[in-house]
Amino acid sequence: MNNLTRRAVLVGAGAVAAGAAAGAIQWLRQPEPDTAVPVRLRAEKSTLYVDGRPGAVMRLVSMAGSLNQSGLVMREGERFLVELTDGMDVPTLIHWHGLTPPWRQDGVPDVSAPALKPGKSVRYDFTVAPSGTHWMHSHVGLQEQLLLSAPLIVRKAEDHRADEQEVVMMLHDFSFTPPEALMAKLTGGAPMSAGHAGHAMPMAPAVPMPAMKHAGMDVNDIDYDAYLANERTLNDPHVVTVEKEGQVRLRIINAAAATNYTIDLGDVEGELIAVDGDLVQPVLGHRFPIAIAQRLDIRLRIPPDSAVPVLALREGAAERTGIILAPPGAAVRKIDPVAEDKGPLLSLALERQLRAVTGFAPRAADRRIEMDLTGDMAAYQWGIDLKGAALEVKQGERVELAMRNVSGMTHPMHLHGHHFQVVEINGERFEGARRDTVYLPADTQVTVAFDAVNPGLWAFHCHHLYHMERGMFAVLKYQGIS
Ligand SMILES: [Cu+2]
Repeated sequence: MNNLTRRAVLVGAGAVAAGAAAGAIQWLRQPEPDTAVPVRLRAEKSTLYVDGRPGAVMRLVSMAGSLNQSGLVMREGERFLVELTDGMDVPTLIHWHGLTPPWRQDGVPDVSAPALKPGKSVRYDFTVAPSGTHWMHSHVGLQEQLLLSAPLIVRKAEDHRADEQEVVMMLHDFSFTPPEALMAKLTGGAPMSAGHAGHAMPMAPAVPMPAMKHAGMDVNDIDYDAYLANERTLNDPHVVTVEKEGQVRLRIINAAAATNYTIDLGDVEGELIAVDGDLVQPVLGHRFPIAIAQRLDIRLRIPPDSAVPVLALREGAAERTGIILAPPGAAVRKIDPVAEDKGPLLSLALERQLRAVTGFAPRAADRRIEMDLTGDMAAYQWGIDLKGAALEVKQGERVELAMRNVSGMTHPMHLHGHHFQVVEINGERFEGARRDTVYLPADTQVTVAFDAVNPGLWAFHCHHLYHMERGMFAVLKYQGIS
């Protein structure tokens, strides 16, 4: 990594300016030694007790202990000065989901940088942006399934001034079965297409199949042993003490590997103010869908003397998880982790309503790249079929990615290094939310637009971990970079 830090560059520039003002010839000073202390993160193997039973997990740990619940909290515009150490016996690498760093620091093995070897460290140094509710997670193999992820909250100055309590809720899906065995069940034992540290580069594009769903087929690929909110189940939930009648800003992250949820606030009305960290025109409601990898910021007011369960309902199934917001003295009632009714199927109804607070300046697209999201459920093979086009852009262009889901399953599609704007659903144009992960139900078409202002090689993939590993992964390339 470049040792010449941003501060050293500024120091150097100051020296030149001072010299010029004095009219004297002056040698550039050596950059001052960089005394800023990085935040040290360590990936470790660990044990998590889920309803009293030990399960193998991986964790991100700092000097302050496990980060899996608290995460990192940063200020927009400050230095992202982080040293990551692999404290495990397998390679790893962490992606800063939601941030837009220089591409070499994006944490995707074989795209931005090689995976980190056991015992080795790597330093990151870039400017923290944009603000919002983000997260960080392993991008190596199936490690994300082992909970190698943590919140990454970036506050704006006005967030600090707001008279409200921030509460982070991180959702996971958890199995006592090793992820490789879960994958083997899905593929019928077929070997992984790329394996270990790498990503499955799309193999021969899977033949687009007609919708594979048939009667009785579940919307979920995997039945998990537990659904977690802040690493706990509803048998022993995370109870957060909140102020009586206080205002709360929920920062909800769906860090599950393969599970979509609907947030359910019960009788309390919430105000959705941001998706994937990007502000939207507020939308009032009691239930809000959150696909894999997406984030929701929801503001709510605690009623007098009663606790507020914030539940996450598993899509198309009766399981649920959640946390409890409880003012002092309020009774906390037990909530069954299995509901009587199934959680709703996710749709694009809310997405159609969302409008960014700050959208892109109106401009015709310079480039539109069309693609089909394909799948073969029987072979468990997934793909992004560009139909001969290159996933390549030129710096400065307004780019549109027009996706058509012909696969029969749903896909949360994530572009690294950029936040895009949703501009089209099923042929209807509008200026929707800005975000970094958009959900595509089966048989839908969604177009997103972005400005190509962050040159590099960028992962573009389905965030369903098992779909990604089985081929639904591509690399967006800026011309002139390889
Ligand atoms: Cu997918």
